[in-house]
Amino acid sequence: MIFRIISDSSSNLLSWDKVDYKTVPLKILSSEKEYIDNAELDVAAMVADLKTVKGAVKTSCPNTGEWLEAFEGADCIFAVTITSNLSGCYNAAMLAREQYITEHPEVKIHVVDSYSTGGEMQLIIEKLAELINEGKAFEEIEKEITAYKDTTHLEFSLQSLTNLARNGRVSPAVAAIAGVLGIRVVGAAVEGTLHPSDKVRGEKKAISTIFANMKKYGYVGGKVRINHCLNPESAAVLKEKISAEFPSADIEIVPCTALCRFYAEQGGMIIGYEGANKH
Ligand code: X90
Repeated sequence: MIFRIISDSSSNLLSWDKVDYKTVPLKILSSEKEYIDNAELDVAAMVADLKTVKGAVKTSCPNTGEWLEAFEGADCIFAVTITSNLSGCYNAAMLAREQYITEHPEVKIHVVDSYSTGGEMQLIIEKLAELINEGKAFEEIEKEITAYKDTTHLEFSLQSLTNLARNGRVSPAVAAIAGVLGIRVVGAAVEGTLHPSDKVRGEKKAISTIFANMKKYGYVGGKVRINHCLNPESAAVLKEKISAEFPSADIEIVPCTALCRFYAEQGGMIIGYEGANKH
């Protein structure tokens, strides 16, 4: 019985050796080039290119064909996607699932809509791996992951929301908040969309606001996965702050790959953490 976890590349976890694991890439498209969010991509070169390119830069999610290919060869599959409220990724995975189980009725596929992205997806993936490695049955894992997902959260800090606004993922009014130099928009993923909660000046204040918000949503020392866009300094400061209060917390810092790098922009941070039950 081969159990497999598949995630789209917005988890920023492109490969992993703890279980049978695959990713399907999102893409960034300029008038000149298509960038595939996989391990071969030079993200810094993409960012440099996009500074000079003319015209709109768009993104696209993996299509059903890419999901179907990733399903090949496994018996029990868990697919984890970026929020269905901001991307077609979940829908494509569900269509692929339907087609695949029609052709392979013995295969089981569960698609998890993370209602989130980045580090929160990583937490869901890690939990799935844990349950698989414990030898749990597919249906039991389905139940447990659905419950776990209610306890994971996402906080973000963004210096610019330009690419999000240009691609219709936040309203121009929300993006305008971040228009001033030195201002960071801090917020959370709420029902699968960006929910700005604070407008703060400077990195230090952004970090303390993120930590305060985490505690507000029930953080008491669980796992934290910090994604950053070329901002390892702030990620490290946040990690230290959390560790000072919760010395045994399991905290990992992971750089953003292409999709999150494009939308969270320079300096952005996306933090997945375990907190209180959302319901
Ligand atoms: O299908 C596509 O083309 C992909 C569209 C993705 C749009 C949203 C990406 C967000 C990236 C921004 C900060 C975290 C916000 C989390 C809210 C759920 C990261």
